[in-house]
Amino acid sequence: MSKILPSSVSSQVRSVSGRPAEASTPMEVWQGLSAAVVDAIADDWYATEQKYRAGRMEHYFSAEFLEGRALLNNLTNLGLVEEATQAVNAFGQNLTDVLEQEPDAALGNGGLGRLAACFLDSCATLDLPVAGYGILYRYGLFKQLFEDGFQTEHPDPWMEEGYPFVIRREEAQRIVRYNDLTVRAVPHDMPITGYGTKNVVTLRLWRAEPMEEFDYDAFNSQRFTDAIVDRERTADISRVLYPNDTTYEGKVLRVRQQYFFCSASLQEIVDNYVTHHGDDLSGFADFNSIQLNDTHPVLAIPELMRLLMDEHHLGWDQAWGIVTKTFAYTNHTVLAEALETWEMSIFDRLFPRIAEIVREIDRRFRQEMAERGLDQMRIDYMAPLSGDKVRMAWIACYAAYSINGVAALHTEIIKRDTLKEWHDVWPERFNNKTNGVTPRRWLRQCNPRLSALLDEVAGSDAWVKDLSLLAEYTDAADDALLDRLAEVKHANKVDFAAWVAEREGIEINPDAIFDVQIKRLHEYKRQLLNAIYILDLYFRMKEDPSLQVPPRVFIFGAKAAPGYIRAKGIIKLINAIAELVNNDPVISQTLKVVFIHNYNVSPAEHIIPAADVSEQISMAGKEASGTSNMKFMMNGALTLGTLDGANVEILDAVGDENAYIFGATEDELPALRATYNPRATYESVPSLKRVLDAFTDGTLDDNGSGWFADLRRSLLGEGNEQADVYYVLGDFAAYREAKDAMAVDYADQRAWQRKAWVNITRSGRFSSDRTISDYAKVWGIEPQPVA
Ligand code: 26Q
Repeated sequence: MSKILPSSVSSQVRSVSGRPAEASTPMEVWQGLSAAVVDAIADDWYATEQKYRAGRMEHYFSAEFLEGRALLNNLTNLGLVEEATQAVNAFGQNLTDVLEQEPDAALGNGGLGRLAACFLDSCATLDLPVAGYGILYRYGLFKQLFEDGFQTEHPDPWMEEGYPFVIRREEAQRIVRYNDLTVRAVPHDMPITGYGTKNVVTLRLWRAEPMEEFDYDAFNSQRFTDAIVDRERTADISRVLYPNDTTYEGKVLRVRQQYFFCSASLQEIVDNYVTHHGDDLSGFADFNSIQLNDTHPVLAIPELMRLLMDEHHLGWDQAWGIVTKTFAYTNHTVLAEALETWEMSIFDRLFPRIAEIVREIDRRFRQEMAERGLDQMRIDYMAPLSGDKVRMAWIACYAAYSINGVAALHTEIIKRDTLKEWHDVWPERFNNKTNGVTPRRWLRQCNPRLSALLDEVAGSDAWVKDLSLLAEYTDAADDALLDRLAEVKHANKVDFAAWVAEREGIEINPDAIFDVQIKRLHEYKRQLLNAIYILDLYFRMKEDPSLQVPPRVFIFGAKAAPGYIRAKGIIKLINAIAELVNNDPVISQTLKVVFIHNYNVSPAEHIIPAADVSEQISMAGKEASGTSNMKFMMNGALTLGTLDGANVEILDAVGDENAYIFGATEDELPALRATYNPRATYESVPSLKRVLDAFTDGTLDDNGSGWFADLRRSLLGEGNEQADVYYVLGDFAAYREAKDAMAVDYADQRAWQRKAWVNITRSGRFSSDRTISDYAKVWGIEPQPVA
């Protein structure tokens, strides 16, 4: 493997700063060191690119790639951490400070975007011929601040100061045409290195730019403002990541974004095919497959039809034959409100040819289903067009050769409910691909202490590329090893406490239980259930000062979509509870509540290695998978959760005695709901009334917003609104019991560490390497190591 030399680092730093390395700022050192890393991988990256483009490739289309920071990840993968440390030390700086200069590339909302990033890491590590395609958003997911406990949103211009890990490829630009606008799509490539391999995968992110620097006609005819406005309309396309991760919004700009990256990417893939195999496109699907990360890139389906028919002169049947061998579709949600449906009038206005193709897909679909003997009601339900609406998931199901869910339970639910009608027609298309996370970033890199211990126990670092190897050592947990494990966790907690003190200004006790819930804020994820538990515990301690409560720190991290008022109300509520608890001179000796602001990938890397308890408490059936649960497990935190998403499989892997599972199950819920009366629950479950009344009786202050009253109403109901849709009160008693028991169990540290060890060593199934190896079979690709 190529190695960077300390001299090359210092010269890179000098060319960034125009000063001696010793006199450069940490930011300049970050820039220079990053440039040196790109230099070190350049030849291998090029060789990988050449090799992959000549053979069969998988193309991963995603509107989001939540990469986080790149420098330490690359140094870790390339085995250059030690060398970089020395190089940086040689000019009087330390690597930790330098790494903290790097902005997060937050080009994603949450799980779906981070999954795409973990997948590319695994593809690189496994030498698989894959490329990622997305959008180079100028502004990533908004930055979150708290003002009086309220979330405020601020822009995140993440690459404004320069970002060495994206390389502009001027020569590979394409043109994307809308009815009212023609733009240039300029690719910006990010190298994705693998662990202990020369292969480097490409993440190609497109940026929208005006056709000409200036519209001289417009200038010359005195229409100066028109010229500027048009430039801005173009730049708008890749300006910002939409921060909505559930409720669907039919914004014209969003559909422009989707078409933009789909069209540019497909043009490139088709051109590449022609370069290597000539202009007879009939073999296209033998060399190319495209994975659609949810419905966001589904416009690629009609766009590939357009390219094959209009630019390469194939007939409909031949083109459709290719398309239906090219695309595979991943579903990430069962929430009806998240399914994308666009108004046909938008398609007509932006791209009439695509609209025409969609109408023809609809017409042929209806004909085909009638021939199969489906009744008219079912055909109308499944057809891509319904009135003036286009249903993107239905187009995906019709065209895809493979349709998958993201955890075993989720796949069963989509087969049974969400996509039932499709499963009835094409059961063979359906398959499960349980999500995974990369053990490079989420263990090797973020938890060096535990990594060192695992290296020692396993005798090498082979587990980093094959996490299932750890299963051999489940029984190796003697007292000496468990003591070491306890030391590792404690040291991580001490580090984390210092990080929290510095970042949030809150002192926390490293001997307390660190109980963590980090994920997007959504009612179905039930952060509110966690908040209710904390407030109840506070009242219990107030009521009986002699109550023995193990010290706990409740840690939250979550962003709410800017327009999702109820989610913002829950953030404000948790911050108000934190105020109450943290400022109580007695209670705060035992309990602390910390809401980490601006939760993102890099904070997660600090939080997860220090966690004792991982909260995954969604209402059963609603969380498609969850992926932070897997990261926690790898780092020795125990799951406190419902039988939902991937929790089911985590429980399977570790056994009942090594996880804390509570609450109504997905198959129990319909019957429970039928007779569920949240008001009666509020009256009858001991102390629940006291907690909910505290929302509005002056105990907690919502600064006159009325948001806490709204939250209380959402649970108890009023008027026509359905009460407690996510069964928060229904599951409260079971949750309290499980969580109390867990805290008691923590006191037996030896037994606790044993459970943690089982979680770590049984996490192999949740490596994204396993997930990607499963996808690779669907994709029909094999490892292609570069020599
Ligand atoms: C759709 C239309 C318009 C604007 C935005 C969107 C949009 C954007 C992002 C819709 C959904 C998302 C993200 C969804 C997501 O992150 N889902 C999560 O995916 C994870 C990976 O599979 C799962 O583990 C989680 O359970 C699931 O919630």
